[in-house]
This record gives sequence, structure tokens and C-alpha cells, in this order.
Amino acid sequence: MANFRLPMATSNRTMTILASNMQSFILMTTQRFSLVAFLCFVPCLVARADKAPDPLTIATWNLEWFFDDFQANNRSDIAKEQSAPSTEEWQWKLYTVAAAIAKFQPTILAVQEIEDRSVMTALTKALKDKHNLTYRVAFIEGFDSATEQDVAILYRSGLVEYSRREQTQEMFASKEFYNLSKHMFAKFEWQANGKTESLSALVLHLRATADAADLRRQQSKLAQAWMSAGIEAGENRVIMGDLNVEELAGNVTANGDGMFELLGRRTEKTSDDLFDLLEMAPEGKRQTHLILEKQFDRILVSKPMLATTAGPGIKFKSIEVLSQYNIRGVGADMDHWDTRYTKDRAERDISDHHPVMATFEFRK
Ligand SMILES: [Ca+2]
Ligand SMILES: [Ca+2]
Ligand SMILES: [Ca+2]
Repeated sequence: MANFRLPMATSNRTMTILASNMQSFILMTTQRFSLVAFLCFVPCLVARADKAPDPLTIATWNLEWFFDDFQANNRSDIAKEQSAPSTEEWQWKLYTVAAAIAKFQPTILAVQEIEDRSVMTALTKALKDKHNLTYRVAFIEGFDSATEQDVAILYRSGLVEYSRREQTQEMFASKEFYNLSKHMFAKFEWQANGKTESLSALVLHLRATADAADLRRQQSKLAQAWMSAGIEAGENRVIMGDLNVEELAGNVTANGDGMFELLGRRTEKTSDDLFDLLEMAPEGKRQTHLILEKQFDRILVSKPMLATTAGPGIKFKSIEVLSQYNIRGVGADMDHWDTRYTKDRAERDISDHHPVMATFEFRK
């Protein structure tokens, strides 16, 4: 027993230290427990992304002046002129667009030429009421005051963040770029094959007409500048929308109207390149415009998303111009621009652009 007895002073000091250590231990354990409990509890609630759709479908559609008949909130003459001429005609457009979307039910639909949040809310309500489809809206008002047109995103799942960007003073001073008045960034995340897969998209509606090629090229430079870091980092990146490019898929030149910049070809390195999915569509089925033989509407993706890129993740499967959901009646209305709201409704086509949709899989 004596062997175990400590001198009183030592014993007291030891006991004090032991008690103090025990207290700290209990305190630390309690703190750690609550910290562990906190850390576990919070991520368990927020970390799990939406269940991955099977398949993932990403589409873009210029809805051509998707403006309601209420003109009191419009300022420009052209916005007023191009608005739906009556409540009845607006209802026709709204429900016909909803019925078309219900036929291809994209996970993500980037839209262009929409008036504001209100018309998008009307569209999601029409999709719910008439087709029992739940869509949500991502929208931030841009600043194209001339047309009052904007871009937006309809989505069924996955959206975690969306934003707009602005040029820095240095960028403005360089005069290299031209403002993207109609654009939006959106980040999506899904839970697939035991991990979170993410995708960052930039929706664009670039300047129209062949004459504006220089401006389009400057806008494309800006989009590329904003996207290149993520592309180089090997992220899943998408640029999509109505690019208004005159150049056809697969026929891109250095002095063209923006595709060369958007595809990252201005730099020699290939790590910042994007790939035009429309090149994978059959050659005779690439026209995205109702009247003109143009391929304005594109979906560009980064290398990790290509089918030929090995490994798991979000991979491209197919792309299709869905003209069948835009053209109604016996054929395409070549007089559409003059009869947009006057043609017999059974024959009347929806927009001067067709929807374009790409299908992806979550590869294990
Ligand atoms: Ca309006
Ligand atoms: Ca490059
Ligand atoms: Ca027709």
C-alpha cells in the first residue's frame, strides 16, 4: 500500500491537476460532443443535393417576345408593340408554350426574350395547373432597356445558386469587351452514384443581326473571360442560349462572330476550350430558326462533359433540335413574323426559334 501512497503535497497537487484535467476533459468532451452534434446535425440537413434526374436534359428556347398583354409596365415603344395584343392572345401563347414544354419536360430550360418574372411565374403556374409539372424560376432582371427582354431559367431540380456579373473598371477601360445585358449564371448540384455532381451554366442572349458580328465577338470574349477559369479547372461548364451566331456548327473561323471566342480557340491551349454540341446533331437537322436557315441556338460544354471523356460524371448522350414542338399544324409558317398573333390558331407556330435539348447521363 505504502508504494501507492504519495507525499501529501504531491498528492494534493496531483489531485488538483487531475481534477482540473478531468474538468477540462469533461468540458472538452461536452464541447466536442456538442460540436460534433452540431457539425453532424447541420450538414445532414443541408449537404445532400437533389436526387440526380435520369436522364438530365438541358434545353434552350428563345420564346420570341414572351410579353403579356399588360403594357403599363413597359417603357419602350418596341416592348409595347411586341407585347401580346390581348389577354386572349397572351393566354394562347402562355398555354401553348406550357403544352410544348410538357412534351419534352427538360430538367433545365434556359429561355430568352421573356418580359419579366411575372410571365415566368405565369408559365410555371400553367405547367402545374395544366400538366401537373413542377418547375421553379431563376430570374434576375438585366438591363436591356431598348427591348426590355431578359433571360431566365426554368428548372425541375438541382439549382443551388444564380447570379449576374459585371465588368471590372480595367475591363471597361480595355474596350476589349461589350456588355452582356442579357445573361445569367446558374449553379446546379445533384446527388448521383454516392457523390455530389455539379454543373455551372451561363445563359446568354447575344446581340442579333449579321451587322453586329463585332459586338457579338466582344460579348463572347467577355463570356469566355468569365468562364475560362472554371473550364480550365476541369469543371462541368455550359454556355447556352440564343447566340445569334451566323456561323454554322463546325464552321467556325477566327474572324467570325463570336464562336471562336466562346469555344476558347483564341488561346492556343486547349484546357479552356468548350465544345459545340450542335455539331453532334445530324447535319440536316441543325436549323434552330423557324424561318431562316440559321443555327442561332447552341449548347456548348466543357471537356469533362463529353461522352468521349473517360471516367464518371455528367456525360453527353445526344442533342436534338425540337422543331416538332414549335411548328404547329401542317408546317412551318414562313409568314410567321407577319402573322404571329393573327394566324389561325391550329396552324400558328409558337416562336421564330425552335427549342434545342441535350441529354446527359450520370456515368458511374
Ligand atoms: Ca407587360
Ligand atoms: Ca483555347
Ligand atoms: Ca404552322
